[in-house]
Amino acid sequence: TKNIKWWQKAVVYQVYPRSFQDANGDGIGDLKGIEQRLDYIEKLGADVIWLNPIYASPDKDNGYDISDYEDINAKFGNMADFDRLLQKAHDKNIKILMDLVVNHTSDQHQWFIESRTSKTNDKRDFYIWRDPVDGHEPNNWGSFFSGSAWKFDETSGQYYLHLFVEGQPDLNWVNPTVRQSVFDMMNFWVDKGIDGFRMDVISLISKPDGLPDGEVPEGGEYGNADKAVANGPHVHDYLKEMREQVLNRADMMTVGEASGVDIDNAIQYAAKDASELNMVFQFEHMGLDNNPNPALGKWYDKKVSLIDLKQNLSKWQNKLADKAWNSLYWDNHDQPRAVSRYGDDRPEYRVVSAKMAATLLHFMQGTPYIYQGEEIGMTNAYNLKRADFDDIEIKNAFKYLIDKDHLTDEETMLRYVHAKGRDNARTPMQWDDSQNAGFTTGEPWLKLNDNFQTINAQAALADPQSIFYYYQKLIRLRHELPIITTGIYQLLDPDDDQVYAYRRVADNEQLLVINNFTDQVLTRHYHVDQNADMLISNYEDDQGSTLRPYESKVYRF
Ligand code: ISL
Ligand code: CA
Repeated sequence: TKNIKWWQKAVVYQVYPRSFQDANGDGIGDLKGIEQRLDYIEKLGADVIWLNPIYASPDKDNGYDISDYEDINAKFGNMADFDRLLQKAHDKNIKILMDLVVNHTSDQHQWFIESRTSKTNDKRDFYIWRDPVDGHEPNNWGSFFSGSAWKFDETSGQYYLHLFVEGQPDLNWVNPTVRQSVFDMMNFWVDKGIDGFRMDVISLISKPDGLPDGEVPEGGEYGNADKAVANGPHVHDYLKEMREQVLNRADMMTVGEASGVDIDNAIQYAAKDASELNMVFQFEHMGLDNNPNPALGKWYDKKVSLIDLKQNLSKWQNKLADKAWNSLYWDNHDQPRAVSRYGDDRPEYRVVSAKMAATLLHFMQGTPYIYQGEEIGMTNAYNLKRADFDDIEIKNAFKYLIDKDHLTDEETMLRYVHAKGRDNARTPMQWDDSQNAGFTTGEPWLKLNDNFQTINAQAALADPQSIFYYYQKLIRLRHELPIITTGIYQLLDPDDDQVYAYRRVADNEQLLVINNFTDQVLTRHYHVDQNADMLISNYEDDQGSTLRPYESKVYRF
């Protein structure tokens, strides 16, 4: 318990403002809406709220394309609304983590508007401009959201780099003025009293020297930019500089979103000496259920193998244990719903399997993140059809992978989108069974999941056995029992492809965490001490070696 930092015992609740609560009836969630729902988050017991981007933005990628870092998106309110939300959250001892998107800006940001005017503009070097090579793109990189990562600009006859959509030009971090401008902007928020940053694709800010081609996956058209760019030559220097200039000015929490990061790199980013960040979001477990055809990438609908999942999560638990710190997550605004992906969203299993998935994750070492709606077991949105989707990644996937490249048929793709698409997580929060689930009195910006009459917060709060109260208990246990923060992790039976069991071990105490990952009744024998307490379970009684469908139980002895 010595030297434990506040963020090592904290549980984070992620709010996607656009879809959380609309206070003014325009169909879009807003800051006032979040303020109205602070009591709910307080009741759950979360310590920190991570807010997805709320800055001024033309919303080409739902706020991840920022046109002014020091202003609030008018759809969400204004700076006074933000200041009041921060104050109200702090009054409840809830901290606020801001999204920091500085790998790229919007093409409507003043810096880019100036940069694109001419080759000699003094903001030219704020972005990554290159001459054509043989009349083509400077290299073969593909954008994360399909198509080339380069856009030709008529005005100067050069291309600019955008690893994401065209409206998200990449900043040139080699330029010290860029870095200083970013640090100044961060200090503006630190001075307001925010409690930390979630750093968007921070592993991509340092591009490799010479911008070499990426590997082209079989059947693919473009080189893999993620692999070529992730963990570039200067990323650790830049983060150390950021630590000195910004992060050390307050007791803040930092989590770097780090696609393409492996264990060794994570240990550097999140090292115990706190020279860079506190932790990263790693993506390895998110890729275990990718399509076997690399050209289709994440688009697939098969469940992850439990053996692969165990191997991967255990590797992260063990290898980071003394050296760094883990984040723990099943989902976020970019991922499908946890219960649909790791549990079983059929009505008879939804509640029990959502609790199982939660148990599996929340007894591990690290800082857990709960994505809005996860705590009531919201499911993927199977009722959305191609025309209903808003997400640029989904739209581009249909446009490029289906209409253009015919990598599979449209019906199969829709199945993949229902399994993996980002809009599964972005449908409005389901508060009650009234019109539009209590999210808005207007026309919601994205269609609701049509199951809101059964799955909603009001129903969950009225039922003592609900997923909500189970999460509340998981959070309370983490606050009360130091072993959950500090105990040593030991995986049991790595070759069992149906049950995920592990121990957490401290000096005079241990936890035994048992999770039936299937809808089958199974028999398993574990060593349980005579005097063991049942800490938490998703069934009312204990049947010893018999494990019912999706049964979870945690013994303490
Ligand atoms: O969403 C993904 C896969 O479906 C990821 O590849 C994602 O693009 C990647 O993790 C980066 O995500 C972050 O930056 C993006 C933004 O669209 C995401 O919402 C954000 O979380 C660009 O800013
Ligand atoms: Ca609104």
